[in-house]
Amino acid sequence: KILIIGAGGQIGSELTQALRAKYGNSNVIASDINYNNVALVNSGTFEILDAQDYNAIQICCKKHNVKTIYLMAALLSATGEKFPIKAWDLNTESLFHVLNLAKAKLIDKIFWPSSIAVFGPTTPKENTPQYTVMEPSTVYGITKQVGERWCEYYFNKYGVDVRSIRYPGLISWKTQPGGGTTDYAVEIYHEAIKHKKYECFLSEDSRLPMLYMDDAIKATIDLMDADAEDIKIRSSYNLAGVSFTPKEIAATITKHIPEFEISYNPDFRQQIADSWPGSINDDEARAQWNWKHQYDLDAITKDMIKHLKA
Ligand code: VAH
Repeated sequence: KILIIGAGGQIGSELTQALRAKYGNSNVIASDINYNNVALVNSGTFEILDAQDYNAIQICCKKHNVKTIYLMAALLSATGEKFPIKAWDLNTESLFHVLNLAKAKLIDKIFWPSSIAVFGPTTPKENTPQYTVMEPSTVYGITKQVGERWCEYYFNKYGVDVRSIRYPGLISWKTQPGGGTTDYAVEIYHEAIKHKKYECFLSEDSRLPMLYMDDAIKATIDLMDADAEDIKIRSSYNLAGVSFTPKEIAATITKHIPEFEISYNPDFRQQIADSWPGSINDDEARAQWNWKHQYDLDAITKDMIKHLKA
């Protein structure tokens, strides 16, 4: 059976749906720290589970005969800057618990998300390579960098089959994201449809790597389905989709909503965005488990507006 920890979140909720469609509803257990995502709670087996509680995770795995865990619980970049110790504790303790369950042979396989947030101001900004300088300047980025090192260590030292992707900013319509710096690229669609205007918390030329959620979910499942010997990287894979600025995404929205207006009022999230790459090189993912993104920016805007207008 599969357990998703943090199933109520932006990625977790879509991952749960996709995994249930692929493996059958009864083989996928969703869990989160609260019942907030009511649709998720009512969509199949659901458990309240604290990602920082090793015993609770162990009991849940034994109760449901869980062999694969997707650990999707974390505090993201913006929230992490407001609550640094909470972000450090949650993001790192949860990973250690899951890695140790695999080391103890209670579970066989782990997915753990990293992020382009592992890169920092000294990282080459364009076409950022898989192997490069990384001095993350956010707590969230630090937790992802240290998490990648531990994933690789547990694979090399204990043979733990942990797999990871450095997600870019993710865009989806099913679940509102929470606490990310890239979330402007989701909010903008909701605001454009509701109010035909949006005040962006990043400057107009802030270029960031982004990926549509459908592509991100496909990549995640493809990576977990790949043969272990095809996976040469056990820290975390770079993954690229589209890179764009707030000005560019606004222009694609205006094609659908001519009267849409964007204004800019950068806040504390601007320096987080400025510390991240503008574009990512994902040659290794493409070569090792034939990753390829489908959605370009126009396709993303078309799909987002279609679903949000409905
Ligand atoms: C964030 N959406 O903004 C997340 C992600 C690369 C960005 O890690 O914090």
